[in-house]
Amino acid sequence: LVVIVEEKFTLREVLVSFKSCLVDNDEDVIVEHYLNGWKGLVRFMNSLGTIFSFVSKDAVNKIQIMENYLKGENGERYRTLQSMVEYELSSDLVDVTKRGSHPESGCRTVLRLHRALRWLQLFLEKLRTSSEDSKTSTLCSEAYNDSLANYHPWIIRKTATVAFLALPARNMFFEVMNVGTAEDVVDMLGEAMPYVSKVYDFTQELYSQHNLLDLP
Ligand code: 1PX
Repeated sequence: LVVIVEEKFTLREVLVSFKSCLVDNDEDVIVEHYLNGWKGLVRFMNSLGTIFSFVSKDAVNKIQIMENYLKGENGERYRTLQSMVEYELSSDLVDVTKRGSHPESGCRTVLRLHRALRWLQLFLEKLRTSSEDSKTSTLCSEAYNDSLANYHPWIIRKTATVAFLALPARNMFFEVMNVGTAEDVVDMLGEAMPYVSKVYDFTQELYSQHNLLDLP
């Protein structure tokens, strides 16, 4: 007898998984767990259809860069964001003002994901507080314009804006999240987003302390 258990995929698990990133009284983030959170988000995005594959390709590429560091000979130095920053800075492995010999440093790669996390925060907060007749594409582009768009060239902004128009309606979107009724989704977001915010805030603080927020 073969029982096929379909793996239930819910956005709650993905968001809550960011909780396990934080260690040392929220004073550090485990890179491996951070990447796992991202993998879950990418999986979720892929379930929305191929229209976002240009986004998920870039995210997967950045996750891959980080996983290669983790697997590499200096993997131990990449265990947490704090240790990564210290290691890369003290070993001169970061292009600080313009792209040069280290175009794929861990610091600049994580910064790209970190900025995208800000978009996620804004978007999910808008969804959480939205009314039934709100348009997801509007919520999504507002969140994008207030965050990631500021770092993207025109052509990417344009492409992203067009892709947003293909986002499913709010109720479909909530369904894909797989957490229950609209009310359940709202509750879930209220409960799970603080974990994402903690990770965001820690990273922001770490990067700001080391002047890494504008890495090319
Ligand atoms: C219920 C909502 C959950 C949805 C989860 C969706 C996860 C979204 C993951 C987005 C990851 C985006 C990473 C982008 C990093 C980035 O800014 N890369 C650019 C710069 O990198 P570079 O190496 O050149 O300095 C790169 O140029 C990006 C290219 C791809 C376009 C990015 C558009 C981002 C749009 C925001 C995500 C929209 C997804 C909507 C799905 C609901």
